[in-house]
Amino acid sequence: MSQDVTYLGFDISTQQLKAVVINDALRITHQSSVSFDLDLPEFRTHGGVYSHDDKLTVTAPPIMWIKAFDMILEKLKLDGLDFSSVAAISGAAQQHGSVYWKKGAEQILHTVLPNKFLHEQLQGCFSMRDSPVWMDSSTTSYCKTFERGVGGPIMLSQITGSRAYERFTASQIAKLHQTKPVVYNNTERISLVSSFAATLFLCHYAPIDLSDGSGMNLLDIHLKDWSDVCLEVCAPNLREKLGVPVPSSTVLGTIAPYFVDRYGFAETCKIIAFTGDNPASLAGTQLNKGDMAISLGTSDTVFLWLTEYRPSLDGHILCNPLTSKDFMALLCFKNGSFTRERIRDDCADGSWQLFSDLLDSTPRGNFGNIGMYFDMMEIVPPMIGDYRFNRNNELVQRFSKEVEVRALIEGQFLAKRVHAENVGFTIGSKSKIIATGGASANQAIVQVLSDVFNVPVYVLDFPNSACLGAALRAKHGLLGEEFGFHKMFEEPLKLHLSAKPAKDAAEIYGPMLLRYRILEDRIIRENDF
Ligand code: XUL
Repeated sequence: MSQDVTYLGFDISTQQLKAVVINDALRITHQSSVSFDLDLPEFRTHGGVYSHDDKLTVTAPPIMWIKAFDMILEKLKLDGLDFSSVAAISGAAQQHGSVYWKKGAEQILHTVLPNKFLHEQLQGCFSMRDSPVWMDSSTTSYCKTFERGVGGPIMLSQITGSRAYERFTASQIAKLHQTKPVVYNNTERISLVSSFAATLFLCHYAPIDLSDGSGMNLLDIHLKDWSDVCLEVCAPNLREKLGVPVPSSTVLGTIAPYFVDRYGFAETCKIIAFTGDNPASLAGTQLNKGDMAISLGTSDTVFLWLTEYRPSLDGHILCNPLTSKDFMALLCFKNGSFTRERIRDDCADGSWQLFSDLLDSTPRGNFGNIGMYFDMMEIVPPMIGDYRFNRNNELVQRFSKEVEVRALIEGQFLAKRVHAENVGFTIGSKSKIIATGGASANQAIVQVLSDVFNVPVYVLDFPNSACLGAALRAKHGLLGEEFGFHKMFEEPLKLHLSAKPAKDAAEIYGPMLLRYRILEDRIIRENDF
């Protein structure tokens, strides 16, 4: 291939749409982003979403995401991207959220005109104006009914890789069907946010890929097809509304004429199945078996590459996005950057520098104090509220500012280690953590991560691993799944050693981990969470 060939990756995350372009040598040539709150203020989102009064329902408008695509393509054009060089496009998106296309919408997609923005033409395409997103936790009762219907949480986890979760798409679809049957019946297609975005580039419905599809509680991750029993328990006529799921490296087709005419993409530009942001991060971090990656973003996630799995009630197993025969484990913690930002604002006047200084001013182990901070109902552990324990395990009202900052960061990483160990993660002598996402650039935070896990932490040159992963998957999709993903790299992506564990890390955090487990259990029991 010529030197000029490029690959374009997108990431529709909670707060922004990002784009990155790489060349054939896998070097980044262009990048851009659109912030939903700042660049699209007319939608009045906060953090990219609408948090409803019940404090459980969280949604976002798909038309805002479409407008963000219109904007980012214009920005890339201004940045000098020659769209005709793009050989393939893929994307990553926040997982679990669902988009409901109205009857007749595909017809509208087929006839979009290149002289108008997409958002102007697709306004009328959705049976639900706002899509439920991964932060939603309004479906507890549907989860319970769903698990019972399928034969219990372990059975559901055996089939789909996860017990029922509020943000997973099955309970969201069941809620829609039961509370708004007319809207459900008026829906011709249900997309995930990832397949919704691929649909825009194809101008016809894109299938759901197996990896993001594993975050729905509907896919049989062994058979790699929808599970009949899950579909039946969820809602009627669902198979036809979901379409046929495909392996994540599938070439879905060529780009729609709209983009050829409007932006000058080549007619041959291929669209590779879009997937979830966490599966795309697995690609973006070039994760190897045995290592663990942590993404510190709006949600904090921990993921591992697995060759086999045992069903668990803690965490999720997804089909691996890079090879259909393997799996990946995923743990998601909702209270990531929003909670860090809240404590930064309370204790450090909104300054990350001051936050880091406060963190560095306290010793490992924080004088025996432990904190747990959950602004929203957490996924694992299922808890909400702030809990501060002194060295005698007594609940206290307040910590000093510096103790509060360390209690937050140590508490977040103690929780990650406890729950990663619950899904089978063990620390070997060669283990390493690859950290990515916004907070991975904060040295003081990364040092605590290294100490709590007692392993070295590496960071990538480029913190947006999901977006980079999308661009890398675009190239891999062209080569085909049988061409091993890791073989694409003449040399592995550059990882920088960011922190090494302190000599006394195991001695301090070993006992603290045990205390954390006991205290977490106590809070869950006492509050009946
Ligand atoms: C994963 C999850 C989040 C979203 C955020 O299960 O819910 O990480 O993918 O974008």
